[in-house]
Amino acid sequence: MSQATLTYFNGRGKGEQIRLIHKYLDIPFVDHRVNEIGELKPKLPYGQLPIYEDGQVLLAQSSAIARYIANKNNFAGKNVVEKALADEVVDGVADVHSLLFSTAKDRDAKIQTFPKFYNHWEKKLTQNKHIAGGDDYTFADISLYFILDYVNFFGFPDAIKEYPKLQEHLAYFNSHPKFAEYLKSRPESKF
Ligand SMILES: N[C@@H](CCC(=O)N[C@@H](CS)C(=O)NCC(=O)O)C(=O)O
Repeated sequence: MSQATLTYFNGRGKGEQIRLIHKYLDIPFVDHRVNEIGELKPKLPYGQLPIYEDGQVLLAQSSAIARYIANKNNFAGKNVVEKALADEVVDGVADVHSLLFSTAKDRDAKIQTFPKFYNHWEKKLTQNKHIAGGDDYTFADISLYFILDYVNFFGFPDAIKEYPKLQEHLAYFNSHPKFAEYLKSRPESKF
């Protein structure tokens, strides 16, 4: 079967959780990194990247792409409640992503906003080692791993200081064998 293609910039941004989900699930894909949108624009449903092409399917919106891959591979949650709780986390991750890029909030305002998310996630991981509950990891765990790492990458290493469960989650996936090769060879990028 032919591989799906993720088209995004050479950066982590909105593409990285999709890449990481592929790596975790051992699903090969084409990691198409572009320098500019340029002539791709007319093909893009919202005029933005990422897009994901899987056979006849063309999808935009990073969270929807992540959920699509998860649903296809039994990684979205085992029942409707787990699925909803996974989605809740992934939407929260998107909010933190927007916060990082926000020009309306300065560094201090960002630092003050992280706990709104981190408190809740810490509580969830205290109750269950899987962020959506249940017996197994879901794509929400990978999404959470991505953003915890990304907040560090953005220069806020102290954000996680008061959160032992989040630290554990980050450390677990940082040294996960499924990611080892990718993390060693991940292209350098500014964002
Ligand atoms: N909600 C969208 C946001 C996508 C988005 O903001 N893409 C940006 C890059 S991160 C983009 O394509 N910017 C270039 C443009 O809008 O021309 C998602 O999650 O995929």
